[in-house]
Amino acid sequence: METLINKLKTAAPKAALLMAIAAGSALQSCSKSDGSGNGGATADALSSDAASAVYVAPGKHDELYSFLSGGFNGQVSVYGIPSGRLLKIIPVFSQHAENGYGYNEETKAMLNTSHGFVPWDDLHHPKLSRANGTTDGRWLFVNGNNTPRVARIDLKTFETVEIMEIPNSAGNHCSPYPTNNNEYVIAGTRFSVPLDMKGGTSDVSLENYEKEFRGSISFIKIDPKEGDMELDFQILVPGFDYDLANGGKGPSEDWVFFTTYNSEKAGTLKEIGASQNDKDYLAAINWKLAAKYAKEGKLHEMPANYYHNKMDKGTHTAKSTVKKNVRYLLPEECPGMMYLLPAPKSPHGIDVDPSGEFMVVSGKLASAIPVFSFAKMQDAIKNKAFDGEKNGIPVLKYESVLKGEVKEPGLGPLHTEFDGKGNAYTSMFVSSEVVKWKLNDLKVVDRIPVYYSVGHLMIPGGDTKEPYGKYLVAMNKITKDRYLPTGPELAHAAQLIDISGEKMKLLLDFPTVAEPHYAQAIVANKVAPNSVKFHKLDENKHPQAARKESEANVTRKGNVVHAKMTSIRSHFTPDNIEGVQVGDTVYFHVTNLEQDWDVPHGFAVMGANTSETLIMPGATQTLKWVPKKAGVYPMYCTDFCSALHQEMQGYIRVSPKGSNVPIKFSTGKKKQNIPGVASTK
Ligand code: RUQ
Ligand code: CUA
Repeated sequence: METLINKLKTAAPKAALLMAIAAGSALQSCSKSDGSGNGGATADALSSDAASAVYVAPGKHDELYSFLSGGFNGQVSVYGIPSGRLLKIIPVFSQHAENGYGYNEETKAMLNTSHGFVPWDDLHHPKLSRANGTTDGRWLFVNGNNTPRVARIDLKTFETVEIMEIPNSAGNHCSPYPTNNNEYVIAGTRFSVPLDMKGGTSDVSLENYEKEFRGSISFIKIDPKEGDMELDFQILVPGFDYDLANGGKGPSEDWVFFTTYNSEKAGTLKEIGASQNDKDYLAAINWKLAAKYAKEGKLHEMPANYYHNKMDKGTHTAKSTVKKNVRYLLPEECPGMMYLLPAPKSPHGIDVDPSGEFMVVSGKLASAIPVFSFAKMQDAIKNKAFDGEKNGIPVLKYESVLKGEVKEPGLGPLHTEFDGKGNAYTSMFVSSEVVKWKLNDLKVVDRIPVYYSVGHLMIPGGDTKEPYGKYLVAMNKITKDRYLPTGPELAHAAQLIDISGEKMKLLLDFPTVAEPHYAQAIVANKVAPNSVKFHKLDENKHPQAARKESEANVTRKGNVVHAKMTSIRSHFTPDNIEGVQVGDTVYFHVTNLEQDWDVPHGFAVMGANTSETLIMPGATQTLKWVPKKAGVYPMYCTDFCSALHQEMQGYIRVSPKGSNVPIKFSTGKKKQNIPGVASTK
C-alpha cells in the first residue's frame, strides 16, 4: 500500500492524484492483493484477542452508544460499541413504517416544510449536545442536506422532537455544529444561491453565479433547559460552497471554522471549475462576536418563510409554526468577525484538536494535510498579516497561520479525529486507510487499511475536549467482498478499530443501515439512566386520549368519525365498530393503557393508505382511514405483545353512503348503540 502511494507520488504527484481519484475503485482493489477480501488487517480480527475485545456476552450491555447517520435513508441508527449490535433506528426526516413516524396524525407535521410535506432527506452529521466542551447525553442534533433542516432527537426517548427548516440555504451540509455549551447550533450552506431577500431565490441567469449567488451560515439558539431551537440570526457569506464545520475549544472556544470549496465560483462542471485554484479557504468566524454584533443592532431583517415543527410533550403531537422573517449580519459590516485562511485545494473536513489549538484541514485533492495554529491565527490577525481580501473579508497569509503539514499521509484525506493522547487519525478515501499521526511533530506513526474507501471516521468524543481514545469507527463507502453478496447493492461497512495501543488493530466489521457519514458515540452511563421506560398515562394530554376503557367511544361529526380506543393485553376497546359509511374519514385514536416497559401495541386496518402505527405505553396515536367500499374490515395489533396477541383484533363494518346503520361499538359484552356514549364496560 505504502509503496503504491509513494509510486504514485514520485511519478507525477498531481496528475497521479487526480488519476487515482478518478479511478478510485481500481486503487481500492489493489489494496487486497489476493482478491479474497482478506487483507492483512483481517487476520488481526481473526485472532481471539479481537474476538474477545468485541464480545459482549448475551444479556450484557455495551460500553458505548454510537449514533450513525443513515445518509440517504434520512434516519439515525444506534449501535452498541464494541459489539456493533444494532439497537435502534430513529426516524428523523423519513417516514418510518415500522412505528408510523411521519404516517400517523401525531408525527406528520414533523415533516412539513415550505415546500410542502417532505418525507425524506439526506442525513449526514449527527452531533451530540455539549456541556463544557464534552458530550452531555441530552440531545442529538442532525442535519437534513437536501431540503435544509436541522433536527433534534431527545435521548430520553430516542425520538425526533423538533425539526427546523433553514431559510436562505441550499444543501445544508456543514451542519449542525453545537458550541461547547450548546449556546448555538451552527449550520451552513453547501450550495450558494441567488437570494431574492424576500425569503426565496431569484430567477436569474445561471451565468450570474459569480455576481449574485451567496451562502449563509445560521446560528440556532438552543434553550439550555429544554433544548428547543430558535433561529437567532444568519451571516450572509460569499458565494462559495461551504462544506464542513467544527467549533473551537479552550482558547478557540469562541470560534467556528468552515471549509469552503469553489472559491472560483464556478457555476457549472464544478469537478473541473472548482478545482482550478490551488487554494480555497478555511473560513473562521468568531461566533461570540457575531452574537454581540447581533445584539448591538448590526442586524438587518428580511422576509422569510420557513417551518419550525415541534413535538408537544403533553399531547405527544407535532405542531408546525411558519416563521416569516429572518435577521442577518453582513461580514463586511462586522470587523473582526470573519477571516479566510487559504487551504489547499477543495478542502473537505475541518477538525479541531481537543486542546483547541490545532485546526486540521483535509483537502481531498491535496497531497499533504495542513495543520493551522490558532495562536498563530490570533497573531496574524493582530499583525494584519493579510493576503488581500475577498468580499470585504480579510484573507490571512497561509504561512502566517500554518503550524505545518503532515507530509505524504496517503491519498484523499477526508476527516480527522483525535484520541486525547496527542494523536490524530485521518481517513484516506482514495487509498482506503486510516492514518495515525502525531500532533506535536506531524509525523505519520501508523496506518491501517480499511475496506474500502473510508469517508468519515469517529472516535467517541473525538471531536470534543475529552476523547474516549479506545475505539475508532471507520465508515466505509464501499463494501464489495466483505459480506455475503446481496445483489448489486451491499450494506455499507463500519469497521471498529482498537486505538488503545501504539498500533491500530482491526476488531470488527459490522454492516450499517444505508450510508453512514458521520457518527457520534458516548459512554452508555451518560444516556442509559435517563431512558424513559413508558409515558405516564395521567400526563397524557392528547385531546383524544382514552385514559381508561370506559372513556373509549365512537362519535360521528358529519362524515368524520372519531374512534377513541384503548389497547391493553390483549384487546382493543372497542373491538367491534359499526355505522361507518363509505365516504367517511375515520380517525382511530388508540391509547395504549399499559404502564410497563417495552409493551407497545400496534394498530392496523385493512386497506388503510398508511402504515400501521405503534403506540408506546401511555401514549395516544392516530391512524387515518378512508374506506372506499362497503364491507367488513379487520383491524389488529401488529406487535406480538402477549401469548394472546393474535387474538388482539377486531372488525369495523362499513355500510354504503347514506345507510341507516347507526354508530355502534362494543367489546366483549352486548352492543351499545347510543352515539357518543361510553361503551359497555
Ligand atoms: S461528509 S463522508 Cu457529509 Cu465527509 Cu460524508
Ligand atoms: Cu397488542 Cu399484539
